[in-house]
Amino acid sequence: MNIEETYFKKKIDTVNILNVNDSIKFKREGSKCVIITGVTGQDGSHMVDYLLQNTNFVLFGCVRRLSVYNHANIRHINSDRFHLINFDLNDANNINTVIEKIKPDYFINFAAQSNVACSWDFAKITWATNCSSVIDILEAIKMHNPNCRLYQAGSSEEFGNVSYSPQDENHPLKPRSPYGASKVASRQIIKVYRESYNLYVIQGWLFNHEGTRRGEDFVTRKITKNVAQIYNLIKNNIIPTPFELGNIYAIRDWSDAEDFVDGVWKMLNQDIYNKEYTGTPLEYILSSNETHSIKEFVELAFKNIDIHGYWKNDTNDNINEKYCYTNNNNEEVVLVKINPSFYRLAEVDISCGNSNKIRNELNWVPSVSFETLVQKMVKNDIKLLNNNG
Ligand code: NDP
Ligand code: GDR
Repeated sequence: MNIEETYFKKKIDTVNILNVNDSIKFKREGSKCVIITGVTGQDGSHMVDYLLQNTNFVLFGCVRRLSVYNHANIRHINSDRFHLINFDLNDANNINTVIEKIKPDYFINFAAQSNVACSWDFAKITWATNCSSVIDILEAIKMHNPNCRLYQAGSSEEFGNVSYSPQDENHPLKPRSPYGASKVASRQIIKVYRESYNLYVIQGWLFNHEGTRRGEDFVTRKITKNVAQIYNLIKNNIIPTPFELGNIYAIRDWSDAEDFVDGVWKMLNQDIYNKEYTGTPLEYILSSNETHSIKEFVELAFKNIDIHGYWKNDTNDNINEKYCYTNNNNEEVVLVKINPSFYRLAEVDISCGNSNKIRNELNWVPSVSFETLVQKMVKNDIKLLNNNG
């Protein structure tokens, strides 16, 4: 049986991953092709959905080899235009071969060590994955495929210890974590390659964006997953044990991930979306232009299960702050408490974006409000919990 037969016998079988030599058989004459890294994660999986819906391009989704696959975010995909390939950002030869053989029209790099808190524990792997690998991608594009357009995922974490709010594209880069530093460095090397070799290679700044595919170790999903569990317990008259958070005073600018993949695609096609396009691609900010604290996120998530709680603090010390509610038996139940081990070595206290430039120049319009985002995440976690028994 040849590879084509095994591959198309069933809906995408996510353990059936192609090596690069087999993958080139799926390129189509006259059809553009896109490589997307990080497709098992949040943004990469949404980008695949977006491009299957909005283009007729052939898509190669990059996955790294794991002992136990984590393909929940792409298992729904059923298309003969989407293929998985073996890929690891920490293997320069692999990056080079993939770009040399496939010669994509676009390379969208969403893969990363994306967890800020963990980046202090894994500073070197964070640097290698988020920054050194970008040099390998740039070199391969320069050498084999200079017309390929590269999008590299930059972050509001690059602004770090902010000088002013909201942050716009001119804000200085002042990272506070190894993660933030790695994204600043990749931005600088991309700029050098863009200017030296006249490549369409850019790194937009993405402020926080969330959704039903968000990793469970990020604060929003951690909250909505715990709220869903508490909902089930209370429904069954069981008193829940509180879950723990770190710095609830941090302020973030949260958007919906599905809105952002549209913005990224517009940044990659500025000649189509901007009538005034000068021939030099620009790097834009994507953000909601609105801020909320972690505390507000907690309150809103609980409101979605009809719990209207209150914050309580007996000692005026942040560490003893709790979120409580009074149940039908008039008992005070603690739902959230603080665990200082979730505090960071250095915190970005406030992150607040100004995405007016992309709204004006590329006509990017986000569609999901903060309230709708929280509601959809809580609903989804309740559904997932109940489907899994
Ligand atoms: P996720 O953490 O959900 O996904 C990260 C992806 O990268 C996963 O698919 C992961 O694969 C993959 N990956 C990690 N290491 C490697 C490696 N060595 N080789 C190949 N693949 C690897 O991130 P998001 O989707 O949330 O974010 C996408 C990008 O945008 C990241 O670069 C992130 O830093 C950046 N960003 C995200 C923001 C957000 O709010 N979501 C905001 C600003 C920037 P695996 O499943 O195998 O672990
Ligand atoms: P962030 O997201 O660091 O902004 O990075 P995260 O959800 O991890 O933290 C947001 C804020 O919440 C505070 N916090 C907690 N965070 C986590 N993870 N767990 C907790 O229990 C907790 N309690 C409070 C944090 O201190 C922080 O202030 C995300 C990632 O997607 C990056 O890849 C991306 O670049 C940035 O957003 C923009």
